[in-house]
Amino acid sequence: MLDPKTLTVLVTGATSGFGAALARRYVAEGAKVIAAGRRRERLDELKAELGDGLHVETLDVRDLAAIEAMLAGLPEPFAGVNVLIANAGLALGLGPAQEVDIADWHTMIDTNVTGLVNTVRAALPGLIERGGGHVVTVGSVAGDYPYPGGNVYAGTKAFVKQFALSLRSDVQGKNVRVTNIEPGMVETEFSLVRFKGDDGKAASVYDGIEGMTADDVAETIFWSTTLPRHVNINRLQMMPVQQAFSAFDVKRV
Ligand code: NDP
Ligand code: 8X3
Repeated sequence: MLDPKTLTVLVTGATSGFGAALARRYVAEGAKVIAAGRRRERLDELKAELGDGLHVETLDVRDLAAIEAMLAGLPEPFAGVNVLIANAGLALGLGPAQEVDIADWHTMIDTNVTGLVNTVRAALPGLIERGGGHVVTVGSVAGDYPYPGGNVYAGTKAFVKQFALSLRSDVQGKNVRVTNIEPGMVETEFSLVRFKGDDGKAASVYDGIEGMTADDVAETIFWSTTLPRHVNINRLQMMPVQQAFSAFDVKRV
């Protein structure tokens, strides 16, 4: 296994959910972690909790220039990022395509697609110059399986999956691993964001379900990045046991 102490990990979307759990997991194992997100107070709390192993950066992934400036200005010992976890993302709404607010679609595309490619494009040359590393993208089961109201969110995650697979081909021979992690239902702030702060609606998503936790996802990502260097997990799909598949929806007349 790869020694986590050799890792300098940049995690986007680290102010809650998977990202915060990832920061905790890697710091606990002696890695250096850069936690990035928009909510400064959350980053400050994480820094107070995790101490010297953590560096925090206020960042909106939609802003390519800000990502480039952040990477160029990272202080020692955080400067040599060799693991990028492109995790920042969101869903907004669960309505049918014909009724949704198109501004929500634009925000999802700007964050999950443009923000993710901004992050990867900005970090990749440095990773390669330093001898290689690992890019983890956070996709979703929604990238494979359609569900009502998934529309653009699902589309963005299908993009993430195909982008990650394609990236593997581009970096062939550069000692860069690429992994797309594709979780199903995980109770984080994801549904609270999707339902715009309606905590009753958000909580009902997880009613009666032993859902996966952010720690489950963080553990899986940690595992994939500490496997021996010759092993690449291309895609990994994970669901709670209580989530499975359903039949096609056939409307009969
Ligand atoms: P959370 O809402 O708990 O976390 C999302 C994180 O993304 C926050 O830290 C948020 O930080 C950050 N973020 C959102 N927009 C931006 C932006 N423009 N720039 C920088 N950071 C941003 O949800 P999860 O932890 O569940 O979600 C993490 C990822 O996992 C997302 O990509 C999501 O689509 C995906 N996912 C989630 C699943 C689930 O069921 N929970 C299942 C499958 C995939 P801030 O607002 O402070 O910027
Ligand atoms: C989040 C999981 O099933 O709500 O990507 O789309 S799901």
